[in-house]
Amino acid sequence: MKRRNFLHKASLSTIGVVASASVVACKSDIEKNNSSGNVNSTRVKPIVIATWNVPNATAKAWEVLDNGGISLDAVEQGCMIEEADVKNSSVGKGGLPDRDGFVTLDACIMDQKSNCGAVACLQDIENPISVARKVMEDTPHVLLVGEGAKKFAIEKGFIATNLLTENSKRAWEKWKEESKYQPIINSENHDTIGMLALDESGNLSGACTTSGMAYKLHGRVGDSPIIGAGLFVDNEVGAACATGVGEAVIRIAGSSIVVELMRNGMSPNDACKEAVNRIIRKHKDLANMQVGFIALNKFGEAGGYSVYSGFNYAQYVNSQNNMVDAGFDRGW
Ligand code: SD4
Repeated sequence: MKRRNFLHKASLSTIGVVASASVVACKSDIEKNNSSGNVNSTRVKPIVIATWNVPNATAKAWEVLDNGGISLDAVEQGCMIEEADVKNSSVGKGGLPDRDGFVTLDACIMDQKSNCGAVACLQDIENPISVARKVMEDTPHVLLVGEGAKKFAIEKGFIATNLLTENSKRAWEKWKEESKYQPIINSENHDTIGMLALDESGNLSGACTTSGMAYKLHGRVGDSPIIGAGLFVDNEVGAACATGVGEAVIRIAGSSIVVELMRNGMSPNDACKEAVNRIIRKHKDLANMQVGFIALNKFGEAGGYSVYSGFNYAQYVNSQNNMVDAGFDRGW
């Protein structure tokens, strides 16, 4: 309770200067955005976007939004679809293990009040995104890791289960023949899901969940559970999330930068492009350094951009589920 009040006060005081500008813009956009033509309505056209080819996840999130649900429930339930999909070797059950054969999961979630929760290096729990939400809602903390995160999950009623599928085990055993850590995001590791949603009340939330880079060192944590890196939401402005080589995203505080660029007037697309350009400028060796950002602003406008070609995102809006090819800086 105390924590929520603190967050509320903090957000009001630190964003006060930009708040009035964005509220004006938001109001006109809500009017523009409303297909009913009722300019006095404060209903916003809901939208959900998610990294990579995850139409089942956006469909689930859309179902929540379309039934008048809140964006926080939409992103959690959308992400859970991928966590449960054993064919997705980058998320939840079926995720590829680290170099020692352990599936370790990273996830975070953030709502319109800047409440956030995360877990990192969590083992044996199928829905890390829901554990992250419990961290957000039931503790005074933001991030729990490793054994502590698992203990917390079990205390909260999550069931421990083996996440290493036969397929992932076989892939790991094959990888061990050479034991070379060489992630290539467009052909492996590429279905980390970052999801952003705007509900009909105009509130933004985001979530991100992954098993991280395949065959990483045991204990390695990427950008995906780091608020400001793999995900950031500022309900006054917009939201962003990232996929790709997490170390590169963390180095530029990627998702918070995208939101900050939108605050300063950039479109979601341009903001993602500028963040990608920062990564390009800061890395001499860009070999296999794929990073992609997607962003959604308060007006329901979406965009995405990546270092290399091949990055796309799922977008559900106007009752239509589409794939969008993101812009990119270079081909492979
Ligand atoms: C990580 N960013 O652990 C994640 C990996 C990823 O699609 O996005 N894969 O660094």
